[in-house]
Amino acid sequence: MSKHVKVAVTGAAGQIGYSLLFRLASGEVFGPDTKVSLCLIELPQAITAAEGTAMEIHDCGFDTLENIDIFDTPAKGFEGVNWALLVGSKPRGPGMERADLIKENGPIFTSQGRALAKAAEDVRCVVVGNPCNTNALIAQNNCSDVPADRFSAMTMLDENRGRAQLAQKAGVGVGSVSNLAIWGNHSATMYPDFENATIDGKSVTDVISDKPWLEGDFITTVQKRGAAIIAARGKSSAASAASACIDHIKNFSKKTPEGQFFSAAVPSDGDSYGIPSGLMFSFPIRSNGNGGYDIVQGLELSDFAKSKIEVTKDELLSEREVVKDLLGG
Ligand code: NAX
Repeated sequence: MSKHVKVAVTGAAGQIGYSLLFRLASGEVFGPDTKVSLCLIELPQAITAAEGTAMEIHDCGFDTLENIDIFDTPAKGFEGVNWALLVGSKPRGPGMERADLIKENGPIFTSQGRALAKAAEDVRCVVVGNPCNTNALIAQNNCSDVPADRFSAMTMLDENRGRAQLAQKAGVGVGSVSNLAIWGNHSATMYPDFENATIDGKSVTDVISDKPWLEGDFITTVQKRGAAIIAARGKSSAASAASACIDHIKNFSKKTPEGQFFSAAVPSDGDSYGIPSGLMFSFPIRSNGNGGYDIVQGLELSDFAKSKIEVTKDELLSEREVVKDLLGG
């Protein structure tokens, strides 16, 4: 055991935390030779529940687990961390509009962004708590000590959901489906780009001839999957969200195989696909395996795709307008 990684998770006592923490500790993500220290961050009223989760993680007997610390403030919880997973946020209450939720959650991410100044030099911050793109934008704008490209928001669950739908429709295993870019916001406006995706190396549109389904039900199923799961399960997606977060960390940690890409929301460089600079926008991404990444350039976008991307871009611009007072740094 020579390596060591320190990972902070906010909202550690929540549903996603309960599925995520065990996998982080197990060696699955950082490898069998890396010791993992976990920093569980929760609200004061959920500290006891976080302690219960920590007891269970210890009881798994993972060789790779070094220690678990529990904090009720990010100022201490982010000290020296290599990964900060910002999962905790307030759920949307009855009758609450999306803009109200954005305003309610914004202040959480200003203080967490500032606290990241205490993190390790190589820290990477992943925002899962919704509305995750705009929360990531707030955290990034409140942390001048960490380069902007270390912040991302998770759209991997949307990619995985879309790949599963395409695989089922084509009658193949999900591993056959590659390069499904999610564009834009993790919300009902996201655009799952089937036109650039492949099934066993062939264009999706060559394998699935049902264009009305691709342009209709496929897109809306992916966009509304979260609501469908709440309707069926009575609770929001948790294990699949945690699994996507694991995929997200792995994707950014290893070199992306030649010819492939994955989806994540990152700060727009202003030169890609007409998306304004700084907007936390989901793009197709390739990681270099050394902490850096590129937005994949040169994908062809049809007029249909461009019109969908315009809608999600406009939504993110209006969300940015709602939180503009929180972006001062
Ligand atoms: P839970 O309500 O089960 O857990 C949230 C936890 O966060 C609670 O334990 C709460 O005490 C804690 N918390 C709240 N404010 C906090 C703060 N300021 N500091 C530390 N902890 C805090 O929600 P869960 O199902 O775990 O979902 C967590 C977030 O993920 C939600 O915002 C949810 O909307 C979002 N999701 C994002 C997804 C994505 O793809 N980006 C998909 C799944 C999920 O919907």
